[in-house]
Amino acid sequence: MIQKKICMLGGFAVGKTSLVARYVSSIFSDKYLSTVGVKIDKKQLNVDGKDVTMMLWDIYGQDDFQTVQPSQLANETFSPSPAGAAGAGCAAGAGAGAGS
Ligand SMILES: Nc1nc2c(ncn2[C@@H]2O[C@H](COP(=O)(O)OP(=O)(O)OP(=O)(O)O)[C@@H](O)[C@H]2O)c(=O)[nH]1
Ligand SMILES: [Mg+2]
Repeated sequence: MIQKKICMLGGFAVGKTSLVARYVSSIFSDKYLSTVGVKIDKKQLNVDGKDVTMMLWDIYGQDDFQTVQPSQLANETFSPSPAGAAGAGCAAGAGAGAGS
């Protein structure tokens, strides 16, 4: 079993939550409800016969990445660190803006 943590980072209202909802639940809504804190979703899939579990961390919008709490980016499953290793095993995404 392969496990990956994906963190959605980006400014307000760029479409992070919408992207996750479309990917996980195949739904889209044009209502805007700003994310408070973090919302975690799980997506399981099979890639080349291997089970893959993706934990999608949809983090509240911020324009300055420096303000993201390191504990939210830390990969606690694979590289536990008392200091909370920022960015370990974490992919930043959500550069896509609204307006498709
Ligand atoms: N037309 C269009 N609208 C989109 C698209 N993606 C998101 N939106 C709209 O943009 C608005 C904001 O989307 P969210 O997914 O909530 O944005 P967010 O980045 O999660 O926002 P925060 O949680 O505040 O950081 C919503 O009204 C969505 O319906 C898109 O691809 N096309
Ligand atoms: Mg959101």
